[in-house]
Amino acid sequence: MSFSPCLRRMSLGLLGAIALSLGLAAPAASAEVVGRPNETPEQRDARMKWWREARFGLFIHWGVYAVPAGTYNGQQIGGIGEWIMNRGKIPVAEYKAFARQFNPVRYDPDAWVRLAKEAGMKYIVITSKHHDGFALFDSKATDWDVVDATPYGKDVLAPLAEACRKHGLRLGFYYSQAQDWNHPGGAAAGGHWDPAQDGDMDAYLRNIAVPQVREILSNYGKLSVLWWDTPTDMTKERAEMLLPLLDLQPGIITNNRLGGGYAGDLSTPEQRIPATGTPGRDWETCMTMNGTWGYKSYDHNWKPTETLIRNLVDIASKGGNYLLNVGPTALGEIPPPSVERLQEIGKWMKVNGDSIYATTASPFSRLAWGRCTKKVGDERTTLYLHVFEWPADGKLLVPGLRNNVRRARLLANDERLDATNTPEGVVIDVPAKPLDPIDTVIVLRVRGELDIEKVLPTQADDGTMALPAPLAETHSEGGSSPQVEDIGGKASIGYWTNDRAWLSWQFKIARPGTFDVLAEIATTASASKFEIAVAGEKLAAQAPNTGDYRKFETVMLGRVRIANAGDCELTIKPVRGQWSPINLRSIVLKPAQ
Ligand code: FHN
Repeated sequence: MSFSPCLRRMSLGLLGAIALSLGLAAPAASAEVVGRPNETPEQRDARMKWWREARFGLFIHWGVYAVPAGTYNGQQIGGIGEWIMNRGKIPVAEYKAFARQFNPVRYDPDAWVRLAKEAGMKYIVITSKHHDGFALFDSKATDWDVVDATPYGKDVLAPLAEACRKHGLRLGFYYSQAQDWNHPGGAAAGGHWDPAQDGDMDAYLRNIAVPQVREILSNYGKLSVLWWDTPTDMTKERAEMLLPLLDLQPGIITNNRLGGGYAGDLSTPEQRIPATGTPGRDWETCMTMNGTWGYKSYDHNWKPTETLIRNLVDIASKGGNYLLNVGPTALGEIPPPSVERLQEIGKWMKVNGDSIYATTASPFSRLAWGRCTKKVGDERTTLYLHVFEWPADGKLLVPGLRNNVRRARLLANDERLDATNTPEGVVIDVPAKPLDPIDTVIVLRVRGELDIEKVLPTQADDGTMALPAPLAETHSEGGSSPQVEDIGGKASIGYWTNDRAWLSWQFKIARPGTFDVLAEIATTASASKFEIAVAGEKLAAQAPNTGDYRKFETVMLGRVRIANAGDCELTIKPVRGQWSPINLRSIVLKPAQ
């Protein structure tokens, strides 16, 4: 598969930057109200049950922005497609004129729902109204909606709701409550550029947001999710104008983006997968397949299916859900590259869905060869071992697993595999080749309680400490996170566009000393700067330009002294403002001669 890291990296980085600069999607602070008021933990668990089992959903960003599709007045407007009105400072009247070309005659809601279902998705969340204020339903509160403002003239949510019911998928609506660039008073959050936007936010909430939220919660039958977005300027009082409406749908699940101190049911990391999930809190990573949520005709920066499948697995292994986005065109078509990817994911899910649905987070901290999901029963625990890197010697080590195990099996074809307990953990004899190079799943059933000893990677016999990409924890202080992906045939860290994102490795040093720090790097940047910290020492380093994002070179970054034996952490952090994306395959600490 062809790879254009530079482009993909830039657009993801931009996304992060936009979200950050707007202060969007702030994580829930601990003082916030979680869940619904007056609900017992048991009632909450019952309400969340389907969602926790679903693990995988489809996000749909669809609206008038699909008409300009990223281009305004002959110019390609930077940033994400659905923000074109804001980024291009398009006057309200001019933007509204695009609606006359929004005529989705090829819209086939049944086909959309079938596509999601065949991909293995269990729910759909669609933008009932995004920041441009345009409603995909027939709203009595405004005529800025699909029925009154477009030649299509029909509500598009009703047939989608019907198709979801028919095919057994849950439906959710996204609603931009605080940010509305078309209705007076709604543009406070996103900035003004047209006097037509002037007005009072409370009046906007009273006259537009409240009646519209009542409409979407009343007119489409059972609704499973209300996905608020961009809570800027949402005080407690403002949030409480909307909150009581949720009683219209008693079982509904909401996210953490209402604002006003209401954390809802789940946190919503955007375009990133948290390093360890968010233990004790339900969470859902929403992510684009290319670099935009709303359709942009020239964004061809598609993530490979391998990345999308491994993201889903990674997220499930951390106890979260994956809400994967498509941005249909103004004609009502889901772009073919999205369709292809969903179909490919569906093929994998048909075989391996058991290892995703209703699973909980991995009991292991990090696995060099992949990820683990689990199902805990009364007497047994089923471990699903997701092998991304197939062991060349035919032995898969499940590190630190102390339960007695004799057998495992391949999920795809039920082939039995021998397993042996060793001092390092359970070793499974696997076939020479993986059944699926993206992720072959091995099922291991364990009796009684799980008994796992945390095993940190240690030095090789010659004292070398290898820290490969898959063992890295990724962190982000805002914006996107780097990801492990196959680059040039080996697992490497990619998508590292964000200078607020960093990596760490935990390991054990038995033989301390002085080490050369070597890194396997690929980049086309000439002076990407970062800092390595280990055992109290810091190393300022710079990546060399290797000429290609797939061409890795081993570079010596400097020397560090690790004085004491014991557990260690090594971090690598970009120097802010002096960072350009690099791909990283490994860090190696080599005893200095
Ligand atoms: O500004 C929006 C963006 O357009 C998109 O809808 C994403 C999806 O999570 N939410 C906002 C940014 O956080």
